[in-house]
Amino acid sequence: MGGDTVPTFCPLCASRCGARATVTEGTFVALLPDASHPTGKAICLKGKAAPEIVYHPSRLLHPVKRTNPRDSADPGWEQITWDEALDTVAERLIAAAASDGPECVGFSSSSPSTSAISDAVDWVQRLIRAFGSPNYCNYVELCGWGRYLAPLYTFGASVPGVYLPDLDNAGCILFWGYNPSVARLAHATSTVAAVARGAKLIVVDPRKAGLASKADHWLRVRPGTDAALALSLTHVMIEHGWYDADFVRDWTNAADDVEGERVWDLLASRCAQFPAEVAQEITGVPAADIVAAARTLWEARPVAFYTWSGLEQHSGATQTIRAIDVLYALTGSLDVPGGNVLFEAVPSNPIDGAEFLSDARPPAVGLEQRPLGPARFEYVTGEDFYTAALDRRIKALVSFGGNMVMAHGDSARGREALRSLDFFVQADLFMTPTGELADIMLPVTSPFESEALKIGFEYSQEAQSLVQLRQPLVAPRGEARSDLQIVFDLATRLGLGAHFWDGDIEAAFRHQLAPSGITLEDLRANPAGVRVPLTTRYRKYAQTGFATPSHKVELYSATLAAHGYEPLPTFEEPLTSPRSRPDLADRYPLVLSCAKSLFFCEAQHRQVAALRKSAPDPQVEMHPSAAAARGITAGDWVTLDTPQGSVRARAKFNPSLDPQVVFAQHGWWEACEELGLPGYPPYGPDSANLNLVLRQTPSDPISGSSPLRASVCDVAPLHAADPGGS
Ligand SMILES: Nc1nc2c(c(=O)[nH]1)N[C@H]1C(S)=C(S)[C@@H](COP(=O)(O)OP(=O)(O)OC[C@H]3O[C@@H](n4cnc5c(=O)[nH]c(N)nc54)[C@H](O)[C@@H]3O)O[C@H]1N2
Ligand SMILES: Nc1nc2c(c(=O)[nH]1)N[C@H]1C(S)=C(S)[C@@H](COP(=O)(O)OP(=O)(O)OC[C@H]3O[C@@H](n4cnc5c(=O)[nH]c(N)nc54)[C@H](O)[C@@H]3O)O[C@H]1N2
Ligand code: SF4
Ligand SMILES: [Mo]
Repeated sequence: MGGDTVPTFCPLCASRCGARATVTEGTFVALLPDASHPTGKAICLKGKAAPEIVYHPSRLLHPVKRTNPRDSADPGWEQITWDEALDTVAERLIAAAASDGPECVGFSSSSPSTSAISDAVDWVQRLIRAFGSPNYCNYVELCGWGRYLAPLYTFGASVPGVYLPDLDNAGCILFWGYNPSVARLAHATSTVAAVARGAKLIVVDPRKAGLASKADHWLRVRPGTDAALALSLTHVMIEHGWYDADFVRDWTNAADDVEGERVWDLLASRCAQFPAEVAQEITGVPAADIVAAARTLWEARPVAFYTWSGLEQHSGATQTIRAIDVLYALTGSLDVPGGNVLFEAVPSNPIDGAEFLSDARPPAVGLEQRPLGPARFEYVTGEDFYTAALDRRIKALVSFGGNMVMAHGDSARGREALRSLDFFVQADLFMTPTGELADIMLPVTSPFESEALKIGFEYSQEAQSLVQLRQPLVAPRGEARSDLQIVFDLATRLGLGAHFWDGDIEAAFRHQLAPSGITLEDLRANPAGVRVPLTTRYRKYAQTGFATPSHKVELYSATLAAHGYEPLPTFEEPLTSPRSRPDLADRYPLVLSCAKSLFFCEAQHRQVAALRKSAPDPQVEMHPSAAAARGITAGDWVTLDTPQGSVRARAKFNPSLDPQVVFAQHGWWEACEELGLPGYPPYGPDSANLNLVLRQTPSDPISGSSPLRASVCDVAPLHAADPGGS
C-alpha cells in the first residue's frame, strides 16, 4: 500500500491502544497495532474502522444553527460561521449567568470511556469550573461512580479507577461486572497473558461473556444481587480466617467501637446473614462455588480486581460497591505488587481547574437530595439534570459530545427536558437524536485530525511512564475544530482568557508539561512518545494513612451513618426486579440487563459499514428455553416489553444465561446507508431504543444511579408489519 507510517494511539474508547497509522498521499488509510507501545498489543475492529469514521459522509463539516422551534420535526439547520457560532454561545452564556447565576448553565460531555473527549476532558472541566457552574453532567452515575467516587467512602481513594489492577503480577484476577474483551482490549490482552502464566481468574457475570470461558470460577449472578454475593464471600473468608489479619488490624477501622460493639463484630454478623446457601437462593450462584471462589481469593492472592458497568447501573449501586470494596480490603492486596496499585505518574501540572473550587460556589443540582452523591463533587446525574431543566433551575446547556437522550433512561423525558432549555449548544462529529434538539451544532474533528497530549497510559508502570503527543494524521475535514480549540476559543470569548493562556494551546501544554522536564519539541521529535524512568512505590498508606476521616480503610462508614445511610455494606433486592415487584411479575416475569457491543461504542458507529455488517440488527440475548416457551426461534424479531413500553430487537440464543434473564443492547437509532440497513426512531412505536423503556428511577439513594440492569420485562414475537426486519 505504501505511504507514511505514523506512531499514534487510538482514543476511541477507554483502552487507548498504541497504534501505527498509514497515511497515503494525505489520506488516512489504515490503523494497525503497535506492539512496542505499552497499550499496543492489539487494536479492535472499531480501531481498524477508524478511517471509515473519519471520512464518513455524514460527518458534520460546518457550524449550523436551528431556524425552527425545538419541537418541530425539521430543525431548519442553517450554516453559520465559527465567529457567529462562538459569539452567540458566549453572549447567551454571559447573559444567562448575569440573570440567574453561572449555575443556571449546565455543561455536559460524552464519557471519556466511549469517545476521544478524553483528549480534552480535563480542559472542559477547567472551563466549567472557571465559568463558575457546579453543574457538569457526564454519566458519572452510570459509568464512573463505582470506580472513582464511591470507593472514597471506603478507601479514601479511587480503587479500582485509579489504583488499577496490576495484572502483570497478580496471583488472582477478579473481574466483577466487567468484560474487557469487549470494553478494553489492553486489559484483555494482559489478562490472557496473566492466565497463561498461571494467574487465577474469577469472573462474576450473569453471562458467560469474554474471559468468563477462561475463568477458574465463573459466578453466574442474578443481575443486581451482587452485594449479597460479596457479603457471602466475605462471610466465608471471615469464617475460615481467609483474610489478611494484619492489614485488617493495622489499616482498617475493624477495632473501633460503635455503640459498644466492635466494627469487626458488626461486619461479621452482617455477613453472617448471607451464608453460602442463603446467597445461592438470592443470587443463583451455587453455594459450593461461593466457597471455592473465596478460597481462591485467599490462596491465590495478591488479588487484582476491576468492576465496571455491570455494577454501576442499579438501584443499589453504592452498597454493592461498598460490599466489594470491603471484601477487597480483607485480601490485603491494596497497593502491593500484583494487587491494585497506584502506579507512579509523570510529574505534571494539573489543569482541571481544581483551584477554582471553593465553598462559596453554589451547590450542584441534586446535592440536597443526595449529599454524598455525584453533586458533592460537582457532577450532576441525568435524572437530576432533566428535573432541573424541566423546573428551569438549569436554562442553558453546553455539551461536548454525548448523546444524552439515548444514553439515559427515560429518553422521552430527556427530550422534554432539552426542549425546555432556553439555549443548547452541542459539539459533535455527527448529528444525533440529542443534537437534533440543539440551537447550535459545532462540528468537531475526529482525534485523527487533531493533536493531543497524553501524560501516562495508566495500565502499568511502563504505560504510566509514557508521554505522547499525538499528531494530526490529516487536516480537519470541512471546518471541524477540536474540542480543545473550542474550549480555548470559547474561554477567551467568555472573558476567561487569563485562565486559558489567552487561547494559546501550546503555551497551555508547556505549562502542563513543565514539571516533567519534557518539552513539546522532545515530543514532536518522538511521535511514539518519550518514556520517563519511574519506580513504583507500594503500600504508600504506611506513610500517609488513608484519606478517610479515620485515616483507615472504613469497613464501617461513619460518614454514611451521619447521612442516614447504612454504614455497613448491605444488600437490597433490586427495586425493579420481579422479586421486588410481585405486582408486575406476572406480566413481566423476566429480568432485563444489558451489555456493550463488541462492534460499536455505546450509541455510536451504527452508520459505519465495516462495523454494522458484523452486527446489523439490535439484539436481545435469551435462553433457548425462555424463547421456546414464547414461540420464538433464533433470529426472530421480537418486542421487548417493560412497564414503560416496547422496543424491537432480534432474538439471539444464549444458553449460558439463566432462563429468567435476558440481555439487550442500548444505542440503536442510526441507519447505515451504505449497507441499506435501517435506523430506528428514538421514540415511538417502531423504536429500538432500550432507554425509551428503561427508567432513571427508582435510583440509588446515595448516588442516583439509574436501575438500567435489573428490570422486569417480557419478550414476545413481533407480529406487526416489520419495517426493521428482513
Ligand atoms: N466495544 C465497546 N467498548 C466499550 C464500550 C462500548 O460500547 N463498546 N463502552 C465503553 C464504556 S462507556 C464503558 S462504561 C465500558 C464498560 O465496560 P464493561 O463494564 O465491561 O461493559 P458491559 O459489557 O456493559 O458490562 C460488563 C459485564 O457486566 C455484565 N453484567 C450486566 N449486569 C450485571 C449485573 O447485574 N451484575 C454483574 N456482576 N454483571 C452484570 C454484563 O453481562 C457484561 O458482560 O466499556 C467501554 N468500552
Ligand atoms: N441502557 C443503557 N444505557 C447506558 C449504558 C448501558 O450500558 N445501558 N451505558 C452508559 C454509559 S457507561 C455511558 S458512558 C453512557 C455513554 O453515553 P455517551 O457519552 O453519550 O455515549 P455515546 O453514545 O458513545 O455518544 C457519544 C457522542 O459523542 C460524540 N463524540 C465522539 N467522539 C467525540 C469527540 O471526540 N468530541 C466530541 N465533542 N464528541 C464526540 C459521538 O459522535 C456521539 O454523538 O451511556 C450510558 N447509557
Ligand atoms: S479497543 Fe479499539 S476503539 Fe478502543 S482504543 Fe483500542 S483500537 Fe481504539
Ligand atoms: Mo461508560
